[in-house]
Amino acid sequence: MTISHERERLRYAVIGAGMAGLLAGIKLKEAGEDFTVYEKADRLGGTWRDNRYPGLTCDVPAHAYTYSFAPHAEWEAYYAKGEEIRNYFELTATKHGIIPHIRFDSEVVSCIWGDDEGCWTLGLPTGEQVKADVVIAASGVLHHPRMPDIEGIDSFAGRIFHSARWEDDAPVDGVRVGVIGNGSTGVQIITALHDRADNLVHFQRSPQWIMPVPYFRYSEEEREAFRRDPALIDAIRYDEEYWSNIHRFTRAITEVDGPDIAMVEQLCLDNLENSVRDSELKEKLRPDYRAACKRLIYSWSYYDAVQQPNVVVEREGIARIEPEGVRLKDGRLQPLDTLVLATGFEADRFIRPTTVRGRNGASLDDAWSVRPTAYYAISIPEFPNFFMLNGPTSPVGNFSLIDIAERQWDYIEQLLEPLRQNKAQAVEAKAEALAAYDERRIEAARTTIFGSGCSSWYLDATGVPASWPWSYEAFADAMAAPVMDDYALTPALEPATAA
Ligand code: NA7
Repeated sequence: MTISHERERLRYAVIGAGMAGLLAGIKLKEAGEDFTVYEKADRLGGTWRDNRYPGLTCDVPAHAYTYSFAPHAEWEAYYAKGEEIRNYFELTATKHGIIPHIRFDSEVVSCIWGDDEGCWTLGLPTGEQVKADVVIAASGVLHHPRMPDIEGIDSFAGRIFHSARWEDDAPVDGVRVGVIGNGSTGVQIITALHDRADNLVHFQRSPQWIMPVPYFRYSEEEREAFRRDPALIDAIRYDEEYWSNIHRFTRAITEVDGPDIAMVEQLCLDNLENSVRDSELKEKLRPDYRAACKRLIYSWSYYDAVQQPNVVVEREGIARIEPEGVRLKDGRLQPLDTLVLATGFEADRFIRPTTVRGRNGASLDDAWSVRPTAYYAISIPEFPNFFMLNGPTSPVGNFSLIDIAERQWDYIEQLLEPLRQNKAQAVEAKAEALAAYDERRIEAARTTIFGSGCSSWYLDATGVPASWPWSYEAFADAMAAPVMDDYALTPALEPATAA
């Protein structure tokens, strides 16, 4: 008798139940695969679970920030609030039957490839070990808060916390609130708190360019129309002008002397010149680097907020934090009751601190000792059947990361084909393919607007922009079909036979 040639079903482990992990779960469920999503927290939602600060809003239009297969009619406004997005992910995960596949409170602390077994062993904090043939690392990009190294930070007598660890019972109404940091987060918090706090101080180490964007609320009649006719949602999601703006934006990033970046710069400059009345404040808010070098901030109300009489923009450097407030380098004290650290994230962590070891014990920390990288942001040599969503070198910018993750998933599915058909036991990028990709990528990245002379979380530890440095079209083309010659396939085991 011959035992079936069909291999047993692959076992998939998805790490993270945020936007990308849920996407993987939904797609694996549709394909009838055997999978588990491991989530360290007790709730899904990733960045939209962690961040709960007042004013949290996604700067991608709401209808464009959904899965393509799960349009949503209920958005309150053109840009969605964080809570609405969190609810959307819960609703979508429930609708697609993913919740029973998620193991909450289950941080994956190690991920070890067994050369003999030809599969991964995942370790959980309880000591439990689980096997998986394929690992999908969907652990997010901005999830490790970066705490500022400011003298005296532990001495503050009021409430102090990072923006991604918002403390709901911390006083903000009618008290003195300080916000350190003016990335998208700090700007949104100031915008939300100016009419709640008694005094609001925005500590800015470097000012930011602000791109003016429209904002409007959808009426109940409009939502009803979206419910009745999903084509109306598509009309927004696939709107020609929206997409031509995305293409223009990626051209602006990559062609630093081109007309598109000139237009972005002019829009930001006009916004500053025309919106800020006081000339001293205007100069405080004027950046000395090019627009879009740091991630561009989209706001329809920040300049209004900072012109309110109870709001102060503080450009003087911080000397230290004292029990009463923030002491500035010129000796002044800004007395505060609550201090928010909107100081960003450690953007180079990705799946770490999880211990990841591939073939022959290869360590991910060693592979990433210079910078985190992956072939086309997906696969790393020596780490077989280990695929990343929104991994290192993935595009980041002012567009939907859901769309990016969906395209990456389509690419990963093509890599999975030989495994699913039992033509290979494992697939991973070839070392020479990654080296050539990185060489081209780094050369291109140096000349993008991100590398034009500012500090930002877009730069890796060596100062090279870490993101996809080419156009959106180039990304879409690359994701449409992997170059299979750039991948090493481990032959499938010979089918067992028995008499
Ligand atoms: P960002 O964009 O990394 O911004 C962090 C801000 O914090 C930025 O203004 C920094 O100033 C400031 N910062 C960081 N450390 C310090 C210290 N030690 N002292 C003073 N100021 C400091 O983080 P966000 O959370 O706003 O946004 C992250 C992304 O989330 C955003 O781009 C969206 O994609 C969503 P700097 O500019 O370095 O002078």
